[in-house]
Amino acid sequence: MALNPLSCDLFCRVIDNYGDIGVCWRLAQQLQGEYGWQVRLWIDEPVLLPQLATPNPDIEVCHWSTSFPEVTPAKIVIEAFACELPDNYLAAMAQQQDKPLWINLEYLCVEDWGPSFHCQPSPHPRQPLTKYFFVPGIQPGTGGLLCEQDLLERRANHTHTPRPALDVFLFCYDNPALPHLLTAWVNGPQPIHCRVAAGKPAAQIGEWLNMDFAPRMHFQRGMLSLEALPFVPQSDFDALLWQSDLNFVRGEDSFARAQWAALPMIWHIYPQAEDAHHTKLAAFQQHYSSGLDAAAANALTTFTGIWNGLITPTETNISAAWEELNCVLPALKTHAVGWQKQLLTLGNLAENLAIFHKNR
Ligand code: TRH
Repeated sequence: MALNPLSCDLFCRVIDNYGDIGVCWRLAQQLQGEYGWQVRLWIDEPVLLPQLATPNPDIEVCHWSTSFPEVTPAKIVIEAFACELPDNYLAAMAQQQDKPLWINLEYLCVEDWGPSFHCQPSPHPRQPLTKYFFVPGIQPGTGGLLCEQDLLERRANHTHTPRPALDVFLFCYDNPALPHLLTAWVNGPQPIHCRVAAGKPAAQIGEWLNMDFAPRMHFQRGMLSLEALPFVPQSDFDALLWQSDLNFVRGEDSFARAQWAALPMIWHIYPQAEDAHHTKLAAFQQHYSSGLDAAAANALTTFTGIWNGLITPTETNISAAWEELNCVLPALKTHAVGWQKQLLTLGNLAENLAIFHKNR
């Protein structure tokens, strides 16, 4: 059967957590829904998908098993996060008269090398094929961030339900700073309502509470009220962020969504070998702090440093850092709106991919 001219095979290997599949699913949906691409998503762990998303009949999800079937390659082949295409698929790509556009979708890059790497060709050493690097980023000259066409409109129409407390959403990895922060919140002067994401954050809070902190449970201690959230479908994830005064996010996808939410945020970066993530974090802080007043930039940098273990967390330093951060939340809120506007000028990842394909 002849494939549609805009057929796309998107390959995804799940390393851990939900980030890899989360990004690929968003991209697949957007390429199909907004650009009419006929997307086939090849994933090595498809069992994770139903937790994240309701099936989309217009996206074919295929199990990427060890023995890969002989299939006709699509016109556009996206290899997410250098996941390495199956040998027989690569050979089939090389045999096509009209060679597919082969994209390696990189992890989000916030470092200065992003723009110079973006769209660079990499010829295959043995096959008559060229792979292009596509680099999501926050700087001009990168591929931008994933953002659906209607996201900002949905965000604007969201009805915010104010609480008589500072509303915080918590999504992080296991974090030695968290128990100290919880103690600071318990003993602080201000009521705080913390909505805790399912998974690692709820488990760590359960340890702190010394009980199973199961979805929908509430717990009050001092000035802190804790609420355990169920795992929500990805399509409902943004609304969790929009409801907040402050978002704690992690990894890649929730981090990007928090930037589109245009609210104060703290990033728990995905830890990498030999602390490579420290450089990445510093690069982001430098970009993000541009235009922020010094007090707000310092408070954000100090808190983020402790949160990510660049500074060893203690009860004393986290409580002081929290106090300073809390004072600058209004400035961070204003700044987040400007940052979102700046990101918009980059276009969005799916759109930039479609343009790259068109101009090729
Ligand atoms: O899950 P993560 O830690 O993913 C990470 C990062 O992508 C990292 O860069 C990568 O190297 C590593 O995986 C392998 O965090 P992230 O990127 O924020 O992805 C979480 C996804 O889960 C995001 O799409 C939102 C989604 N989610 C829901 O849909 N519902 C929920 O209730 C929660 C808590 C998350």
